[in-house]
Amino acid sequence: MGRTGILLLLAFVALAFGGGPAGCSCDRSREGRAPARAPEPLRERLENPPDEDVRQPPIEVPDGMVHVPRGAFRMGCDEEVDGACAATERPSRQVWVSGFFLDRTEVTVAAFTACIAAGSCSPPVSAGECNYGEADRGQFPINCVTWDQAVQHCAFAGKRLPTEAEWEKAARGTDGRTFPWGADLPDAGGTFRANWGEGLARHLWMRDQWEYDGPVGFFPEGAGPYGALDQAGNVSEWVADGYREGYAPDDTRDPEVGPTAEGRVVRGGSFREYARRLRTFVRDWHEPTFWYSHVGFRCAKDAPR
Ligand SMILES: [Ca+2]
Repeated sequence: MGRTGILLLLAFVALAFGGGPAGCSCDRSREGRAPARAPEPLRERLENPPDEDVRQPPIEVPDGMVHVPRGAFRMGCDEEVDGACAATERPSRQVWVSGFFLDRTEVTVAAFTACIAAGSCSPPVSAGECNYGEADRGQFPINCVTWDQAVQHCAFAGKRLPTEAEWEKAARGTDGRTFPWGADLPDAGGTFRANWGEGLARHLWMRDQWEYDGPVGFFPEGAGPYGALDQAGNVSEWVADGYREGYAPDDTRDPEVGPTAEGRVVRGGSFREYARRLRTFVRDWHEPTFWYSHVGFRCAKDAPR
């Protein structure tokens, strides 16, 4: 066999045993699927870290809590994008918050009663609009509790109060939203997203079905960017920070303000407040040793990331 013959023989062998289209044993199961997405350039990943944790294995989220991943968000009110701001809501700035877990709902009467039964919490007032001791209000938020009682309960649960920055990030996410669910008013399109107090007359307050506070988690459409419910409305919520007017512009990494003469911060607005008071950046404060029927709380916990 000459050289040409050998080449022809090799070509035949290649075609017969899978070296070309005629003998292809390709994986047909891939047919019809979209081509695999090209990997992101490393440079882009390094310069845009907010999604970095998405690529890591999921972390275990405790029952009844949501996970808010570490990272920066815009905290505070900027009149150019948020509308009218109170002086105390300024300045708007980027704040880094370490990862944490937050209770999905406000702490309920049932949960707080368990803490009392265990001897770890002192009983709150039970009169008038206060929920403790009222039949059929086990799934209502505990209210009429002081800041200290809120701290007691969170410690009992192996948790702590969220910082003001944590609370705002859980409500606001990284897109600067006005309400936890987005930009719409709480009843836009006839969907109710919160228990709030629009208007002066009872029939206006009752449009969301509740004159005062209502059971936690009643408005699934009001969920925030990480899944927390009722951050806007129902009861306002004690957070860990002491109140002072405005923010320290340079305190931008896990900020937390200790006790102040003014009191402790409460967030989220309540069943008795207008929609503008439910905006994610609105602040209020109260004397920590007082209790209020429109104030409750939820707890937080450090997360691995
Ligand atoms: Ca609330």
